[in-house]
Amino acid sequence: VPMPHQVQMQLIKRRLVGKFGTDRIRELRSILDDLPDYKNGPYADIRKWVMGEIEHTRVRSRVVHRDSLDVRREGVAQVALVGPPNVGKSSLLQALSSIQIKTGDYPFTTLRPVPALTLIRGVQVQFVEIPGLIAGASEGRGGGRALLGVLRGADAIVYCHDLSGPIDQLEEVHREVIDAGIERPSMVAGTRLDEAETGALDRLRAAMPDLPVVGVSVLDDGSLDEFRDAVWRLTGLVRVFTRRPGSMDADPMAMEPGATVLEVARALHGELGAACRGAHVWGSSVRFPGQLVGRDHRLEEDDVVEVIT
Ligand SMILES: Nc1nc2c(ncn2[C@@H]2O[C@H](COP(=O)(O)OP(=O)(O)O)[C@@H](O)[C@H]2O)c(=O)[nH]1
Ligand SMILES: [Mg+2]
Repeated sequence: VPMPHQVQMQLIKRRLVGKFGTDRIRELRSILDDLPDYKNGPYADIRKWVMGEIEHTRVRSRVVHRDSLDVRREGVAQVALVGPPNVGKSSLLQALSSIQIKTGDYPFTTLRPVPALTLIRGVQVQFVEIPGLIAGASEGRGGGRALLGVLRGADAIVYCHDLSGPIDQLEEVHREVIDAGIERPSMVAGTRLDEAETGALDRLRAAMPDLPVVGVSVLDDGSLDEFRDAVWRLTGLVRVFTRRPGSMDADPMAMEPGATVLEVARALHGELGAACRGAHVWGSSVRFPGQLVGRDHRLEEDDVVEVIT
């Protein structure tokens, strides 16, 4: 007697986690071989679904280079969320952004990188959820190499760990990324903080002594704010505000550290860059509010800048 079709479907999806391109097609064929050959009923539907998936994967393999799952960059920085399945990556993505992402109790909810645009300090930062990296990814197993490719393209990495779960899974993912030679500014998010035992966060800090560790719960806005701050520090970017002379409204923008007045003017508008003679600046980079500075003056976090022409 075959197992209930819902269970069968879950097992099938589980077998497909992290499998892309020819890997996925091979697995789908072997799934097809394992299925009972009913002509109708739910099992016939599953068979049809698997065959449709084979066709779909074939088409996609032709379109997408198998080793790249390109995520279109948006915002001032791209931050990858990586970690074992079910640690709350999708939930975090959802809590940080306005878009709706499907989450579930199943580890196979996300099979492909999922990008989401969020606002941190008023500037757009893109998060990308990387589906669970599996052991052996750096050797290209299970389509993992393509996922590592996405990590390689990111500006920073957030390792996600469920504070109630075993730490060795996190260590395995971390090792996988290091073995792939990927070095990015990194931190660890201890997730589901609301459910965690006391001491769980300290144990995580002890296990990952080289990385900043932040506890976060999607149910706690304060912890989400701290998470955003930590991610901002990770990007290494500097926020400055620009304002038209005489206006009250200042717009935030992100710059590389050490950015000058001229670079800010150029980033605002090419012509403004050409016409820029200096700026009035409020903030920590100047000695008094509204100080007149030259084009080469270096700005600091949260400075307000009025470019003069
Ligand atoms: N209590 C609590 N549950 C969470 C939190 N974040 C995620 N979860 C639950 O953890 C499970 C897995 O979350 P999901 O975001 O799908 O994990 P992913 O596989 O890493 O993307 C879901 O049942 C979520 O509701 C949290 O901060 N607090
Ligand atoms: Mg997910």
